[in-house]
Amino acid sequence: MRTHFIFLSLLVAVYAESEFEGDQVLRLTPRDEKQVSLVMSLEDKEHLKLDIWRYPVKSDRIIDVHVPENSLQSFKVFLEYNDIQYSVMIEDLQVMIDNEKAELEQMTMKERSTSSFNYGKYHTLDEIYSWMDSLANEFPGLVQKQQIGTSFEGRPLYILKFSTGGTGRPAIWIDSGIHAREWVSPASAIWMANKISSDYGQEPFVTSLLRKMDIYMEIVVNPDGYAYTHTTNRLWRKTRSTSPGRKCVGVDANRNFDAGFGGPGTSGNPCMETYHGPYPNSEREVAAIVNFVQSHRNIKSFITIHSYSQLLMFPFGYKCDPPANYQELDALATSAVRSLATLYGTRYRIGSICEAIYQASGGSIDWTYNQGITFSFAFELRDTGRYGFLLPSNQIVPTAEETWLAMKTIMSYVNDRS
Ligand code: INF
Ligand code: ZN
Repeated sequence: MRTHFIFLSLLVAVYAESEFEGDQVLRLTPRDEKQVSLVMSLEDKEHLKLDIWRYPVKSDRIIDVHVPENSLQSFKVFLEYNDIQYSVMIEDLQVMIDNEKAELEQMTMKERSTSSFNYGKYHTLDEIYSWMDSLANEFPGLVQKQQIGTSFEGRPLYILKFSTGGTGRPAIWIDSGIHAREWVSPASAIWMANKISSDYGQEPFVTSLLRKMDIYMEIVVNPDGYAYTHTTNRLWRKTRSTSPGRKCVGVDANRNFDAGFGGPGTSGNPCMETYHGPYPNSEREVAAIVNFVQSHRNIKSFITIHSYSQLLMFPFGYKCDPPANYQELDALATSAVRSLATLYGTRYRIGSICEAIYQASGGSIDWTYNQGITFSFAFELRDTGRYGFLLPSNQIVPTAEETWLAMKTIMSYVNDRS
């Protein structure tokens, strides 16, 4: 009986880990809108199981799409028949995922032997949660870990509060990890949290900022999804919520906010990556943020961090009308990405969500903007598609360092106006 059980569990383990063998990520370069819509019309063909990593943006129409092995042949015939140019961005997805996993395990062994946190490494949820405790213990007068809710699967939702005292001070919210597979997002936030903590009292910008403002940072908005990318499916995006009668798992938390809910750029199909959920704030992970923002009216800036594409965006996504202070947000974003580029020359594009990429309803920053938080921004970190979500860990620190320059530009501007 025992051997039978061992065999079965091995089988599950092998199956669970090797579900992308032979899959490829193709970079499509449609030449016109007709070709774009031809491709996009295949998105909801569930049998093809296409997973669009990067949607066509207004300025370059490039589409990065993960094509499962058994759809590759027919999809390539479709592209060639319609004369749609493409290149192979990732030759075999499972190979890249296995390489990343092997590197991560090797780095974990090394980190454990040095017993010091390696900011240039991707971490599991448990490692992140215990790092939060150690940061709060290391900087007790500055950092507090607070629970703002519980995820669908019962994991605590934690924020780090950076405060030097006072009450009701103007505050800045930064979150990362709303989409589980975007690993460089929480990794960069972790680096920035440590930067803030170690710079306070040593470096003038952070020291003066924290004399006047608080910072709230939710590093893993979607812990269930994040844990799932480590254990089961590296490319999972959504939450892990289920509901009776719902055929597929998970809701896109960045479509679940009450801002143009269910509108363009979302899907009502629970099996789609942009499924908006049954109703606004249906996801506990979203409701926790909504409740926190509604009970902390001192928040002056709401910044959410995604990857990839190297963009800095502001509202709106659910409509293409410009926000009231479009000029101001555009100028601030321009200045922020200029600061970012001074470090390594990384080039970002800016704009409202709708003009920079596409209409996407139910996003967090549209809701926070409509709550009166004028300085609402969404970052899309590195890269522009060479590795996509599988960004090598040696780019974590450079990504975080350059993003921090953009963050400082935004926070300084907000501080001067609070
Ligand atoms: N971002 C897109 C998304 O589909 C674009 C976006 C970002 C829309 C922020 C609205 C707000 O959510 C990603 N990138 O998923 O990771
Ligand atoms: Zn995202």
